[in-house]
Amino acid sequence: MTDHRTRFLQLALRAEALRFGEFTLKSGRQSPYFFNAGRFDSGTALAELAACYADAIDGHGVGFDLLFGPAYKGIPLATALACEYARRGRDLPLAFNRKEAKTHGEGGSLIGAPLQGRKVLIVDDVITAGTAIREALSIIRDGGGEPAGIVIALDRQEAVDPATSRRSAAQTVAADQGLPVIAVANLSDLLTFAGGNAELSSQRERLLAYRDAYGSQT
Ligand code: OMP
Repeated sequence: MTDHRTRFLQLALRAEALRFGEFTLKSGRQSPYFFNAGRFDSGTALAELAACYADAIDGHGVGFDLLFGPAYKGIPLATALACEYARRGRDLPLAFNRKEAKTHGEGGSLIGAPLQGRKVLIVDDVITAGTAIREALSIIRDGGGEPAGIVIALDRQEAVDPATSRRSAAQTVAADQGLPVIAVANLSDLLTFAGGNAELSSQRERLLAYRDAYGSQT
């Protein structure tokens, strides 16, 4: 596993952003694990996380010239990533949205750098069925930006409807939109990581059973 994947999984466990138990997902599925990016709740944790994102993005080589963080969880992630790129010598424009459009002051639902004419990289936390990512793509297109790709911390590698197709939601978004979906780590990485970690090895069977029920083929 590449270094940023291991660093990210170690950080997620330390921050308790990655937890094991019984969780109900947005899709209604009962999952033996949950990723809560809200637990990266200190400057150090966010800075370490942003370095993992930047390594994954740079390893991919996607071209973009603006970072967009969808409300709410994408906002600190994109902001931390913009700071990480500045630290690496690249000053990138940053934008995000608010969920409720503002009717006074500057108005609207977009905040930060204008999207018009920009190649936009969406920075979000996790992909399960791809609903949140599709919403972000619409916001960017409505704002005059051109989506360039999506980066997430964790790809859960789940099929939207396992009975009909075992293609993951990330693969479906990538194919439908013609855009790269870059994950810092995915469920396969978590399984590999769990195999070599004494504390997590007891979780591996439950993760494998969940993947058998809902996982994509990759
Ligand atoms: P999709 O819109 O189905 O891709 O799911 C993404 C959203 O699911 C996230 O923005 C969260 O609201 C939520 N989620 C997590 O935050 N962590 C998980 O591990 C799983 C989910 C989820 O509900 O699927």
